[in-house]
Order: sequence, then structure tokens, then C-alpha cells
Amino acid sequence: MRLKRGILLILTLLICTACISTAYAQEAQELTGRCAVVLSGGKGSVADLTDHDYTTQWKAPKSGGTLTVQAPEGIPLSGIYLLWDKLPKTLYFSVDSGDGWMDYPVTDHRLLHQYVDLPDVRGIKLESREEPMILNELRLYGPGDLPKDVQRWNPPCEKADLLLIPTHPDDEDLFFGGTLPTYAGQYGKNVQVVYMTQATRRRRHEALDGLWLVGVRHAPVFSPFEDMYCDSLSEAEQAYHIPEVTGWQVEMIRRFKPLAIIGHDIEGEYGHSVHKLNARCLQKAVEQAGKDGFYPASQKQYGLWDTPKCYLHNWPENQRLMDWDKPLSFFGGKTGYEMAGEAFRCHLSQQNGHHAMSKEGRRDCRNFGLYRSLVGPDVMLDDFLEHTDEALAAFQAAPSSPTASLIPQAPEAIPEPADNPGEVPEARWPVAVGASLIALALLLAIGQMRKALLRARRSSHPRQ
Ligand SMILES: [Ca+2]
Ligand SMILES: [Zn+2]
Repeated sequence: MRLKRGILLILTLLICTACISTAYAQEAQELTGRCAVVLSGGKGSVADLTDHDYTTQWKAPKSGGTLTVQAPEGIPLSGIYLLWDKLPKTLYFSVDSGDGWMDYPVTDHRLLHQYVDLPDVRGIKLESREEPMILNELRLYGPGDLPKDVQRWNPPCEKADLLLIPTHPDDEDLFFGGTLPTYAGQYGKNVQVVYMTQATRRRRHEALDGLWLVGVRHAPVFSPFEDMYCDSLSEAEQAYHIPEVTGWQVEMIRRFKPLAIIGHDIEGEYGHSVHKLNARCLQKAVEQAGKDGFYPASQKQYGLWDTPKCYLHNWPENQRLMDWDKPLSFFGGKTGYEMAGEAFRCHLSQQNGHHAMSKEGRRDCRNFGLYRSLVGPDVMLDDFLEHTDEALAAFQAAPSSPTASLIPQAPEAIPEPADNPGEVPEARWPVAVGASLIALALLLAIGQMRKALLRARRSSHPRQ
């Protein structure tokens, strides 16, 4: 009797496991077109929010603008994806779970592309209070796994393996080629991108789309420096205050403590003056970040950091052509070069025919030289992180108190997410809890079966 019950329990559990894995394997349905979306106040229409175009939007007034969403009959809403033109400082968000409207505090609110998880609701309301709200796009999702193109950014790295310092959004693809698809996507390394210019909001959207596509999962950082066109390096030196640019780079290096940095060509690739300026400031910054007394504010905040390796595009020493033509399994066999090309096409505002991926001349996105190294020259010449394991081991072996600057310090009190950029750790805990419960129940069931068997044996061999 007990034996039968045990077998039954195991069978039930196996069915449950199958059900849970099927539920998690199911992709969330996009329900935007099936929801009733109503805008009140401001300029723009629901069509502007659903045309997949960052240049059209709904502009809510300073106060009293509302966006209301009603879920389709019988399907709850599990998430809302908001692509902002201008992020309001505070988001006034409420949900209707079936028992009327309730405030729904949204704390994770930092980037132009924002996904908000919802506890399966019937309705959503967004209000503008005290400040205008400009929304470019809106998408709504039902329960299930989110499609890959819904961006859920992790905070910037606490400690980066690679730090890239492109000047404008798209330079990371055009001039650093397969770096991001290979290191962020394929290898799942902690890769941090910091743009030396602020970029327009449209270009920031394009940057996020391009970076997400090639597997970057840590939010990029944009500098406070405006994007200015300069005819020559001397004009760029006038327009940008060099100690400020260098100081900002020093701060980024100290904050992200990279094993290797990738920067521009000192000749500015096709001669771009601000690319030149960026590379030349970086030559100073990489020295000064590790030295006492330079830029004391960032030294106080993050400590010193002497980066083991710094590469510059087209630098003539310890030069190599990186092989970006290897098929990458993370991208279904597409190469790093192909993925960088796809990411470049995310920069819609830059598709004017002047720029394209290249394997020739100073635009060759494979050509890098080791500008500065604390770990000797590269021997294999095929890996930006060659020899950095030894550097890392040496740093970790160093006593912690006198070299506190070498220990990663969190600029934000958010735990560092898992290395694998394809995973969203928060979404995995229900599976882990479910699996643990099932394992426990299985153990109990097996125990019960063992007891039943022993009893059966004892009854056939009664004690004397
Ligand atoms: Ca739009
Ligand atoms: Zn550029």
C-alpha cells in the first residue's frame, strides 16, 4: 500500500517537473496590440508609441497626463517595456490586480530602456506629476520567458574584465569590430562600455540596441561631454578641456578596475579629431589612474588602479590582426565581424553611407597594438586578456589593507550579476526554488518507499 503511494508520489512529481519546465520554456506573448491603451493629456497618439520609431512619441504634460492600459480578456499582463525619450525622476505607476488600483513602486529606474515586472495584473496606469514625461515606445507582455530583444540591463560593472572607451555610439562596432560579440557575448566576460561623448537621446537608444544585440548586459556610461564637431586636433583641444576629459577617463578606470582597456587610434581612424583627442587623453589617463595625487576626488572614491593592459586601435607595437571571423556559438554560428555589422545597423541615424565595417587601412577593425602592459608583451597575439590571469592572481594574492584600491568597490549597492550575459539571474530563482522543493519531495518519497520495502521484508521474515 505504502509502496504504491510512493510510486504514485514520484509519478506526480515527475509530471509537475515537466509542467514547470514547459511553463518556463514558453515565450511571453507580446500583447501590445491586444490591450486597450488610452492616453489623456499631452501630445502624441498610441500609434506613436507602437511604431518602433524613436523619433515619434507621446509627450505628457507636467502634471495630469495619464497612460492607462487594460489587459485583454482572460490574459494577465506580466510586464511593461518602456522606451523613454526623457526619463522622469520619479515614476508614478499603479496597477489593478482585480481589486482596484494600487500604487506600484518602481525602484529599478535608471535607463532609457526600462522593463517593469508586474505581478500578473489587469490594468496599468502611468501618471505625470510635477515634471513632463516623454515616452517613445511601449510594449506589453503576458506571462512567460521574455523575448531576447527585451532589454533588461544589469547595472554597470563593479569590476570589468574589459573597458572600452569609444567616442560615439557606433565606434565600438566600426573600429573595435568583434571585440564586444566575442568578449561580452561568446566569452561572457564583464565588459564595460563608456562613451566619451554624451550623445543625443536618439543615439543613446541606438547604443543600447546595438550593445544588447552583441551580448553586452552591463549598462553603458555616457560622459558629460557634449558631442562637438572639430576640424582639427587643435580645435578639439580648444573645444574639450583636456584635463577634464583625462580626469573623467581616470575616474572610469578607477571605478571599473579593468584588466584591459581598448581605445581609439591616436590618428583618429579616418582622421576624426575627437577620436584622436580621446586616444591621446587615454594615454595620459591610463598612467595617472594608478598614481597617487592625480584627480584626488576619484582617488578618494574608488582608490587607485593601474590597468594591466591597454590596447589602442592601429597602435604599431605588439601589433596583431584579431580574428573576428570565427563562428561564435553564442550567436548561432555568426561571426564577431557579422555581429558587429548587425549592431552597426542598429544605429539608424548613422546609416548615411559614410561609414561601414572594414578590414582595410586605418578603418580595419581587427588591427590593434598593445600600447601599455604591466604583464609583458602578448605572445599568442589573439586575446586581449592574454596574461591577465597572472595579473589578477598577483593582485588577489596581495595583502588587502595596504592595497585597498585593488579591491573592487561598488559604486552602487547592487549585487554583481552572474557572468553569463545571456542570463537574467533574478528570473531564475523560481526555477531554483522549484527544483529544490522537487528534490526534497523526491528524497521523502524514496525514504517512504524504502520504509515500505523494509516493512514488507520484515513481515515476510518475522523476528524470532
Ligand atoms: Ca515611437
Ligand atoms: Zn566616432
